[in-house]
Amino acid sequence: MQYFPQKLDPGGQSALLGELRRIMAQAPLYTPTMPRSGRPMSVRMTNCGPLGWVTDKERGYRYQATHPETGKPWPPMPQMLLDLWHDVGGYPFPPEACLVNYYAGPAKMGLHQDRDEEDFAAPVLSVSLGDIGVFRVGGRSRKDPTRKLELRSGDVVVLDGEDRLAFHGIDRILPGTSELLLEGGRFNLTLRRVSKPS
Ligand code: MD3
Ligand code: FE
Repeated sequence: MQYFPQKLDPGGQSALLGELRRIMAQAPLYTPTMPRSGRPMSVRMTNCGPLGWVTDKERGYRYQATHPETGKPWPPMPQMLLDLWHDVGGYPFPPEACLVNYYAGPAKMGLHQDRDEEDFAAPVLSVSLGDIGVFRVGGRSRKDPTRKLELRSGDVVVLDGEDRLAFHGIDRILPGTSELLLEGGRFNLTLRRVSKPS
């Protein structure tokens, strides 16, 4: 795992937030539901790029080209995210999906692996905006010990190699720890390659 604290300066964070506002105007945040149980997740989501990660009770976790509620294609990935991927990702093919997670109040994300992609050779790149997220990362087995890391607004994390399949999650958000978002809470953007390059 490569950690780039404050990779985005305050100007970069505001610029990315502007892109995000434009994305959410075209592709509103929605509340995903868990496979089988249909239980709502506490994190709200949207996507940009050719593919988006979605989940619902009936069809479970998957990538698809359209927003599950509007049926419209996801908005394009902002150039600054493509540049960031090129800069720190160290992977010669572009990302196909950017999942936007929004954590408000008590929202959290349980320990999980990201394994809905076809291509585990590509890294996963994460950018945090807004309040601090208490991130937990372990090993490739759920039983492996975990450590905590506070992800701040502007921090970038790149997961590749062995760490690509590490268990990870967000324990909680620390409210009032950033001035970036008027509404409070935390955005995380995760850039991923979904299909094997051909
Ligand atoms: C470690 N999101 O969307 S991003 C997710 O902050 C997700 O919203 C969290 O986990 C968030 O799937 C964490 C950082 C991250 C992303 C992918 C990883 C950490 C990772 C893949 C492997 C190991
Ligand atoms: Fe994840």
